[in-house]
Amino acid sequence: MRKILVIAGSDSGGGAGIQADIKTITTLKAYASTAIVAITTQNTVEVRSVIEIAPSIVKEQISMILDDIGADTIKIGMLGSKAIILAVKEVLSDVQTPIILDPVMISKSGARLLSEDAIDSLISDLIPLAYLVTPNIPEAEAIVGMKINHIGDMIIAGQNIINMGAQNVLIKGGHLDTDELKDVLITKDTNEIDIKLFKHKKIVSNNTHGTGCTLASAIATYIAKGYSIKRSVVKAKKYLLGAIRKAPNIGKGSGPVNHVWHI
Ligand code: PXL
Repeated sequence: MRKILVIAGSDSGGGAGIQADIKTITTLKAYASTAIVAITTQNTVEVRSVIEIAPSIVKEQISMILDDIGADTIKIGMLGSKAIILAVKEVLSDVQTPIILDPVMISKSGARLLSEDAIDSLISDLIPLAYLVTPNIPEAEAIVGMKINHIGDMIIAGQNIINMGAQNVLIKGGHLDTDELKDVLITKDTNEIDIKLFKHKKIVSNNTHGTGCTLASAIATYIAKGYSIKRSVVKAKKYLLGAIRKAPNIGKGSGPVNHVWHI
């Protein structure tokens, strides 16, 4: 059984964060271990409180897992603060396992999940360790410091993130106001840069809480199973789109997706 280590925050509502990660990885038939960086009190409507775990305990969770269970891929979601980013960097800097970094910044309900002063550290300390970075448009804008209005901007931003040291970048286009959703995958093999677009009709839905976490965890699972990065993105998108379409309509706010729609 392939193993994925998830480093992320807990969403008490169960739709995003560690809960989405464990559900995704488990239903895709792999083994999830976790290093929890924060506990959020939230439901589908709002995030009320965020309490961070001590950086030394975040580090220890990771090293306990890697020293015994091991991991085929590592998926990183919410990090919260610069202190946690530095702790994660310290324990992962010599690890060869592919790292899928979802640069979570703001929840669907608008709460900050990464402090503003931590963005520079995310760029200089973690992006260079990443096999794949998966920002949405607002996250890519914050990382690169440019406004993204169309597909051309997404490609420029993605190349910028490669220049920061990431091996591959998937910029998710769901925030652009278009009927057709376009995601851009930029891959770098030795020095060859390749750009691939994934296009489909946008699903209009109220149930998109945790979609970023779910997609990144599905990609991390497929990469752990040995699929190429492109095949992993195609398969993960198929899983996520089904999960959005079959959403259970839970809660009064932005509802969760259905992680078990395929079984
Ligand atoms: O979807 C981003 C995200 C990640 N991690 C946690 C979250 C959320 C969104 O609410 O709560 C813990």
